Amino acid sequence: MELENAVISSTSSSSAGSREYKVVMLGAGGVGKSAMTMQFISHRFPDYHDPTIEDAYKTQVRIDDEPAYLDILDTAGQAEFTAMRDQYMRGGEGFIICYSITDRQSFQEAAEFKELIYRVRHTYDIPVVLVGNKIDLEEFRQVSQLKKE
Ligand SMILES: Nc1nc2c(ncn2[C@@H]2O[C@H](COP(=O)(O)OP(=O)(O)OP(=O)(O)O)[C@@H](O)[C@H]2O)c(=O)[nH]1
Ligand SMILES: [Mg+2]
Repeated sequence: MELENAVISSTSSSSAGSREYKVVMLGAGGVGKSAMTMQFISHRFPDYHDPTIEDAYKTQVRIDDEPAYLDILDTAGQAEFTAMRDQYMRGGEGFIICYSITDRQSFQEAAEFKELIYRVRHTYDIPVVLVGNKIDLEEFRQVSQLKKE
């Protein structure tokens, strides 16, 4: 896959000068973690599902008016690829937990991902954002808006 503006990095490299923020994308298989990451990194939306094993992206952003690097780790939702989970859970400084509004199970798994972060880090004091994806598929919604709260 081609990516503009992004360096694929296998491990967390430190980049001289700028602060680096490590963000980990979590969520069940097929909820759209990679699509969201691609959209952010290369402004393209892949319309196919190529199950991720693990992909890392690095991009330059401005955070609090300072140049910074964002390391985004796009992880596997599918259970057969989850062997490296504990390792990336330890390294993440912030987590984006995704579910699909069309997939009730993925919403339940979102709660499990939060627990998993806690199990590995022993604290809830870590930035976590919950993202309900596929909102264009309102007619197939399985997670009510009330449930999110
Ligand atoms: N309609 C719709 N489809 C989406 C959206 N986001 C992702 N998809 C589609 O959902 C499918 C799965 O998307 P991926 O981004 O590969 O899902 P993933 O969470 O990375 O899946 P794994 O890597 O297996 O964990 C693809 O066909 C995407 O095009 C969305 O917001 N709306
Ligand atoms: Mg993926």
